[in-house]
Amino acid sequence: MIQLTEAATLDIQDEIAVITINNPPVNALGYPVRKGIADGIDQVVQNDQVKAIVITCKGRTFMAGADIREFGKPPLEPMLYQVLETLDECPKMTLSAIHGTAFGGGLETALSCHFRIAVPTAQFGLPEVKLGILPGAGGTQRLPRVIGIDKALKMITSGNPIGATEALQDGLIDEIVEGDLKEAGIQFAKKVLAENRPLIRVSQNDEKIAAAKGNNEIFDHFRKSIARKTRGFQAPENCIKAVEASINLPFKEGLKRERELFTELLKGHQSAAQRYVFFAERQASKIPDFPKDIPLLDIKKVGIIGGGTMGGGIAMNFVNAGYLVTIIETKQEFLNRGLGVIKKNYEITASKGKMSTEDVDKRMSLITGSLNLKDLADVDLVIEAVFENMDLKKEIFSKLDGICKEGAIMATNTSFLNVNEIASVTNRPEYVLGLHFFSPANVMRLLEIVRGAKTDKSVLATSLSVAKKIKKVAVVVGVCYGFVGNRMIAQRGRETGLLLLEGATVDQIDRVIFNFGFPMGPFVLSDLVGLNVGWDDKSSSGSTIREVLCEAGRFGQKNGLGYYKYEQGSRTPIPDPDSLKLIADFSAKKGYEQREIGDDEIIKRAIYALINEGAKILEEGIAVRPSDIDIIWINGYGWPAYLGGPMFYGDLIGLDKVLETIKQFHAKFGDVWKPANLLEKLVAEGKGFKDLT
Ligand code: 3H9
Repeated sequence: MIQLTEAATLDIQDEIAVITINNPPVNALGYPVRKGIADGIDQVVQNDQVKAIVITCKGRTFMAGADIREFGKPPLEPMLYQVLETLDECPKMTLSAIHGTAFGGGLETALSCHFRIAVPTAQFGLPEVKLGILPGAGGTQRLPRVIGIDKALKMITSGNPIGATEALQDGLIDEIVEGDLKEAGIQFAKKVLAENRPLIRVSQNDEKIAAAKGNNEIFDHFRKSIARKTRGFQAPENCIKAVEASINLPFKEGLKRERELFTELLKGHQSAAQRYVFFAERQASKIPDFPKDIPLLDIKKVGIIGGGTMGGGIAMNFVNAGYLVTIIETKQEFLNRGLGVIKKNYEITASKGKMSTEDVDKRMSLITGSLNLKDLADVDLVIEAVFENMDLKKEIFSKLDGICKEGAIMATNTSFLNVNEIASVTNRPEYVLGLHFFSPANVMRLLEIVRGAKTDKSVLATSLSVAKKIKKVAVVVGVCYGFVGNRMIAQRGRETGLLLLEGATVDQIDRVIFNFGFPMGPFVLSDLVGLNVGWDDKSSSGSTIREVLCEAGRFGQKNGLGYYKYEQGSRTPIPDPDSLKLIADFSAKKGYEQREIGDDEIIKRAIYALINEGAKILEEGIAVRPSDIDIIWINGYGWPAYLGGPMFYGDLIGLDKVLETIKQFHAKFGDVWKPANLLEKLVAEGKGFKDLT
């Protein structure tokens, strides 16, 4: 065996050469891998004895893409596209033997071989678009030639992978193999040689794209079909342009066009933001000074108290991951309703073909309903999801303390209450923490894990591990009112509310926030959630705009009147002079002078309020690192990934500029705008939030 580089070996057995890549953890195509493949091919080409090359990987996966950490650094030759050109033109038979995830540059490598085989669990994808770039080593030119334009467009612009069965059906792989993969690769190569099969160079094979030539409608139609989902992102459009080039240009010209479009994206700030988000998401699960080998508690059975929208959504997460779930309600009627909603949600998924009816039954069979808290005696994790009332929560936790078995984790789903106070009513505060899900809990990816003052490290580590199993992006936060996300959004809410009183209109603010990249503006969102959620007509005293609107019977979309009006059966908000008058009257009563407010002021007040509060949160140690705050905002509040999150955005604008504006607001609007000490310190030192990570 020859050691080609520290990440690649060459093993020649008779007429077959095997290049094995070993670059943990995911065999990313960094320099030693690229150089290893290039040198391996070189040696094989000069060796008359060898007739075929099998490329395979050690460890948990085939190559999962280019090494993202190398982007933005001085390039080290050979570049991936150069290696793949050599592979493409290799006169000897080439084969990729795939397990795990052949992603990005990994799939591009496989596509540059004559043949591809894979194990049944392998996955294939070009996820570059999620990093704000496009497949830049021939993926946009080769994939359409293998699986056709329609499918290639879908895979490249969504970044979503397909499994081995689909890949086989689409002609992306030649065979699914069982057993030892390297051996299967050698046998496949021998078979091809024995049968004298022609070698298939994808670059020379235009059969599957021929029909699309000159048919630009395919692309126009496709653009429209993804426009809503990809609003604001630059990469999907460049992906489409690159695929267009695959049919309109000869292969080598197409490659050049692909590189231009790739480079354009790589230089832009969107890709920098999206790559930052990729690593930030992975970093979020790492707690500084936390030992790696911390023992985890065994979680199999989960109890959920409250079967309403929140409790039901939380239950679905666990059921989807195969956990046994017991839902506790106070009345049979509520329990039936809660279980009914869960079943209906699964049936809707099944009706869309995304799950079988047997799966619906299987998942429902994992759920037990009960009216008795004592049925939680044997659960390993209990999550309380009742409404936000400290006394009620304390009563529940004190009961749980007497019911739950030793070692059970007791979590509250509170979105702002003091977790330490809740823990204090138990004799085991080290087993108590917050697991703050976001609504709809079965859809939203974010989970704030609230670490109490006494939460045990193994309880925290177990919660992080469970979060991964239920496919949540977990971020550990400290105890304060509203934790990270809700504490920050309260600042934005205050500013957008004041802007209304000062003369901005409801639809102006919503338009500006929507155009910034959020899925919707704050007032459309309030109408959607319902203005009367948490509103009490007995204690309402007309002291906020929301109270005024509720008192006028405007509860939001649910009754067709909120900040906007809605036609029956429609969700389209229509600006309503009646609500504007209520707001203007309220503003006059409060003594505000209405003025013309520019879009720029709206952005600055809504967004810089987040940055300033984020800095205070960091200062207080409520969030571990700035990127954790960004992950919370992207996954829980719809912050556009291409702007990296509020802290990343602060750095992008320049903290000196942000601070200057905050100081102006402080002088004009008072102490709510007091600059965070951390912000002042960073600016004084010429640093950004990035320097804290
Ligand atoms: C590309 O290929 C461009 C080309 O078209 C053109 C070039 C010219 N690079 O996710 P995990 C690290 S762009 C560097 O927790 P899992 C990751 O940070 C690339 N590092 O594991 C983490 O490090 P740490 C296109 C990478 O089992 C560790 O590996 N490919 C890369 O849950 C484990 O990762 C992609 O976008 C990378 N490419 O999931 C695929 N990938 O332990 C990106 C991972 O220090 N990767 N790391 O925190 C993934 O989707 C997942 O990592 C994967 C494994 C599914 C493979």
